[in-house]
Amino acid sequence: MKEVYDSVIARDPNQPEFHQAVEEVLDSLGPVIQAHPEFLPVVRSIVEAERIIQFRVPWWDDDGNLRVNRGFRIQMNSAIGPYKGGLRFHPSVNQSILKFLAFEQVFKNSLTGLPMGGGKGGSDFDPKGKSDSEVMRFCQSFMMELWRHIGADLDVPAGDIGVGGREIGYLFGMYKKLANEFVGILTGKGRSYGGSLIRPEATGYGLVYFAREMLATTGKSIEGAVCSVSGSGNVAQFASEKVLDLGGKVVTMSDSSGWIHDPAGIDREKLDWIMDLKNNRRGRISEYADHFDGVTYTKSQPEPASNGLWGVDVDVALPCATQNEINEEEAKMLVANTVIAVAEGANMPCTPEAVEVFQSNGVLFAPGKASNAGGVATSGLEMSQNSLRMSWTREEVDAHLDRIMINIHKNAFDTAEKYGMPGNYVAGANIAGFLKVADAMSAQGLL
Ligand code: NDP
Ligand code: 2IT
Repeated sequence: MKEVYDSVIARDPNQPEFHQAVEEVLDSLGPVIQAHPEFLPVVRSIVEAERIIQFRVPWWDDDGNLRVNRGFRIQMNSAIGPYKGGLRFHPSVNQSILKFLAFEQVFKNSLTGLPMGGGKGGSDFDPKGKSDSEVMRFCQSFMMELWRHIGADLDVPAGDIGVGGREIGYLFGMYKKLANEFVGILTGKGRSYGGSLIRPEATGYGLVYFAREMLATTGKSIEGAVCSVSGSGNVAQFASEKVLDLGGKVVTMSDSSGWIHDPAGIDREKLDWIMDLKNNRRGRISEYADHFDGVTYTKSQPEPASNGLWGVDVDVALPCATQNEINEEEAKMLVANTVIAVAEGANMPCTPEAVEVFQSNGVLFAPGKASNAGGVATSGLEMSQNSLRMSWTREEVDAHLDRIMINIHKNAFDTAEKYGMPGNYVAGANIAGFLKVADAMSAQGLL
């Protein structure tokens, strides 16, 4: 394991986020390799992307200036199905961040039980402050290159940070024009052109279903629990909605400028207001504090994103913004306030030191690759509906999602126990996700 990790660092010394994601998985795999020494060669292969595509994305802004961004698609692993994973548009995007996300996606997709390989892509384009027509021209230019590398049975992208329904619509339209075919090439599509009911809600809902299962192992529940949520985008909004559905209370949300604390709780009416603010008016979370009484707004320092938010006294913490948003010190603040459970809605929002603090203090901790897998699982259900040329009801998709999250929880829980690390969902998820992919890679002679 050490040799594999050292070779990853030697090959790409400037990719800290990728190193972080790889180290966490390799740390879990020792007992598996002892039990299955035949999988050691798989470990050497699994850390190397099958293919990386990088391309130029030129577009015209509204003032007639030519802008040039960089586009990527990481096709990480196709052992168990077509590459599948989101596109992120954010100025921080680079190969390190996309490789960490693509690597995590391989194990996450395996855990869903659906036939999906792992991929991720995106651009350093910042949709913030851009007009709809600028976003459209960017998406069209991005797809002008990407279209030749994707396909319904090859690679099916979806949304992530900065890529929601609007962007998926523009990307889909351009793909259809270039390829001259109407197929389920992207997920997270609008309802009128092949999207699945519940896909927008799925990551947040699935996260809370997972947290519900995890709490139940110690006889606790979301009902009556006070929760902190970070972020105010897709995952944060629907995680908050499901917490309210299950009788919990949400007291914080954030964006990249700062965070709000509403001790009275963000009820349904206030959450609708936030959804309109973020999805339609594209405003800042600070406006919430101007609009509602008894709310404090704290501006964030540049890094970490949500500093201060994790000092609020809660029972359950749901980080739903971005990577490395809870560090060791913030984890200690949550522990000092006797937090019961932390479930990752974002990908890798807790640093390794923070995870160690939670695990050594008996806090229930759910890693994102298990607890946020409901989004990609429902993307898988969208692919199935597209192939069948049918669409299922809200209730049907939600029931599938709930069942999938219950299975992922059980699989991670049981696997951790089987390999001698009871209650360690990080190890359980990594091992269970790995075993299926490793078996497929061995069988196919992909080593
Ligand atoms: P959105 O773009 O809808 O929302 C992201 C939210 O996080 C916004 O509130 C944004 O603030 C905030 N944010 C983004 N980057 C930073 C940063 N560097 N510092 C502080 N705040 C930041 O994205 P999603 O909700 O889709 O994604 C959130 C997380 O969930 C990501 O880690 C993503 O990878 C993960 N995820 C998403 C899934 C999905 O289906 N969408 C599935 C599984 C995981 P602002 O409004 O200021 O930009
Ligand atoms: O990180 C993720 O799992 C996603 N952004 C969703 C990917 C997908 O293909 O739905």
